[in-house]
Amino acid sequence: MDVVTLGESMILFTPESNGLMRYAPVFSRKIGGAESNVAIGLARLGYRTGWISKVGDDEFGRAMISFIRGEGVDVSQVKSAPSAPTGIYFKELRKSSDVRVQYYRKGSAASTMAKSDVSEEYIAQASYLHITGITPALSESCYETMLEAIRIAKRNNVKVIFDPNLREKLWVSKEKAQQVLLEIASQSDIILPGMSEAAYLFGEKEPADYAESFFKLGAEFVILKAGKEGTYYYSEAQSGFAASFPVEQVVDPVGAGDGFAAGFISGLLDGMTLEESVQRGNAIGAMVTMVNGDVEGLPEKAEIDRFIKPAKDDVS
Ligand code: KDG
Repeated sequence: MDVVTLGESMILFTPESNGLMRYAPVFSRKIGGAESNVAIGLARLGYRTGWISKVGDDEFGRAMISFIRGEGVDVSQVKSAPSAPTGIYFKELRKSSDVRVQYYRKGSAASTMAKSDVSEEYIAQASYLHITGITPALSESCYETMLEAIRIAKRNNVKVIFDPNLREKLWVSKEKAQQVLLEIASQSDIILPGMSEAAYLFGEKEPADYAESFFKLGAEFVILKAGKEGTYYYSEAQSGFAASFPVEQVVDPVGAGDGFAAGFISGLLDGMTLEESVQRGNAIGAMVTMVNGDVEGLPEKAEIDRFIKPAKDDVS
């Protein structure tokens, strides 16, 4: 197994029309969830991935498992909760630069995940454990589950990759979100925050100061995503900035960060440099925004090369 990830996925309903959702009569049904998006992104690139989660004992839960399994992700660690439903979320596409998310996930099956749902043997065989700040916001037991997964990873030399993925709607207060996200950051090896997430945690600062703050918490690599500008990267040995790729038209930005994570992690797995890994992350992040859906725009390897190459030739 190359990468194991853990978190909630939901059935995603997207209106067929843009604008206020109250006027949307027709929706298409898809699947979304930050962690399974990353697992699917990596599987599409040819890596072995596994997703740990819980779904409802319902039709949506079964649809979710079969979709994610169909994408080549190992779902042997996905359990079914007998008395809690699979979570749902809606995307309200006011316009491409203004996509709002409505959750129907309180008390969902995944929010009942517990420490006993995590297997040491399973995580121990991976190179990386990928986690996000969404999971600890779902419930106290989800937070404990994530901490257990991190402890197992550390005991077994599995690198922990943490994307803060701040979802303010899920947190009871800013103080709680900050405290928990910083706690998890302090136990992670590689941190992938957006600039606004870093500002949420440390106040307005320069990118290098954010990196310094994460290094003080113990990070090995800090990758700061600055959206359509590009990405700053820092390790003890090197630092730099990789510009984003031009995007013809943003159709749906949700899932771009997960695409970035999949690309970046795949670069590390391939032994690429930090800069090359970040470039691949930038490319996939851009590709995801051009397609409707969280995972539909995730590319296969040959497509990334085609996407990166002409973009580079344009620049030179
Ligand atoms: O990163 C994309 C996610 O935000 C989306 O898939 C839904 O997992 C989701 C969440 O909790 O917001």
